[in-house]
This record gives sequence, structure tokens and C-alpha cells, in this order.
Amino acid sequence: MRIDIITVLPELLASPFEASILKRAIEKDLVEVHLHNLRDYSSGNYKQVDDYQFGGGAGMVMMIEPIDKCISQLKAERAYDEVIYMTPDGETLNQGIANQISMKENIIVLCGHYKGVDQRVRDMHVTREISIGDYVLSGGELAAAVLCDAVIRLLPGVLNDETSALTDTFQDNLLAPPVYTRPAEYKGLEVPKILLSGDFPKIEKWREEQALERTQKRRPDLLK
Ligand code: 6GU
Repeated sequence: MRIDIITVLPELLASPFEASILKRAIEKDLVEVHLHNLRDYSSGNYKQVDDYQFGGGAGMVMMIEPIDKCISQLKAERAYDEVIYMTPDGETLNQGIANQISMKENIIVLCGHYKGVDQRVRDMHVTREISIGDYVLSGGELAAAVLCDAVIRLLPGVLNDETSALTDTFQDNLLAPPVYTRPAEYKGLEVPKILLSGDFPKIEKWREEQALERTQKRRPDLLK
């Protein structure tokens, strides 16, 4: 998979890809992430990427020209399956959407700022608009990092134990059951006996029950 991220703040997006699972995925060539500084595509001496909105109103709008230049240049080099615009008025990211996007070959992720991008960018290039939740961030960069993390960890070969994404919370609309590691007793707090029993069918059944109970208690909306 190849991900091209268009941003006015590339420095904000560097570190998520320099540690842990995402770093390893890049090193193993399972994904390529390319950051594009939108200012490199602006014309004029001031490297302007935003301007006042027509019709008046507070807040700047990201201009169409630099974004179109950047996206058009990328599209001339290869075919893209999806141009995703990160915006609080997009569809809310969930595991199902992450699963869908993880099947794509090449995607562009455009990070919004200020009052967002000129609507004509959305009309002309954007195929999908994604939010990461009902709160406002100062820009789309951290949301893009969240999306990339959720997607990249699903790519085959990224996780050490290939089956482990299958037992994630939300994969099958259930929260994950509680987990424990050594020691078996700590300050009087004991690990559930069943987990030490070695009876794996019984353990599996216990985990399913716990997952269901936890989901009923915390997120009954997932069971509807
Ligand atoms: Cl994608 N962008 C911004 N600016 N704020 C958000 C968001 C995106 N998702 C949730 N809040």
C-alpha cells in the first residue's frame, strides 16, 4: 500500500511513522508513506495556501490551486483508489471503514486546516471524507495519523501474530475481554482461575462471555 499525505504541517506527521508498528511496517516495505508539504505547490513569493472566504465570515479557507496542483501531479504518476479528505464533517471513522481502506493500493490523504478547503477541491478530487469523532481538532494531521495507524496495522504481515487483529475490540462489534499476565497474584489481586486451567475450549468460552458482558455494560449500541 502507498499513502500520500498532503499537509501544511508535515513536521506534525513525521513522528507517528518513526516508532513501533508503523515504523516496522515501513521498514518491511508493507507500506510507503509520503508526506507532501502543500506550500511547495503554492505560487508567488508568500507561499500562500489559504485566503479569505468569499461572502465574508471569520476564518481562512485553503485555496484550490496548490491542492489541485499537488493532487494532479500525484495522479499523473499513478492511479489512486481513494482521495480522502480529513474533516470534522466527514463520516465518523470506525473499524469497518479502516478495514475497507486497508484493502486499497494507493490513497491520498488531504489534511484540512482553518475553515477547511475550497468546496471545489472536494467536488473535483475527493472521493471520501472522514472524521475521527465529534470534537474539533486544530487540523486534520492528527486525524490522518489516527486513520493511517488504524489502516496500516491491518495490512498483512504488519502484526507479528497475524491472528491478533481478528481478536481486536470492534472486530465483530464486540469489545475485547479482559487480559492478564504474570504474576498470577499481585497484592492479593488474583487472575481468574479459568485462565490458569489449561482448558482452552473453556477459556475461549469464558472470553466470549466476558466480551459480551463488557459490551452490554459499556457499549450496548454495538449490539444493536
Ligand atoms: Cl478529520 N479534522 C479536524 N480538524 N477535526 C476533527 C477531525 C478531523 N475529526 C474529528 N475532529
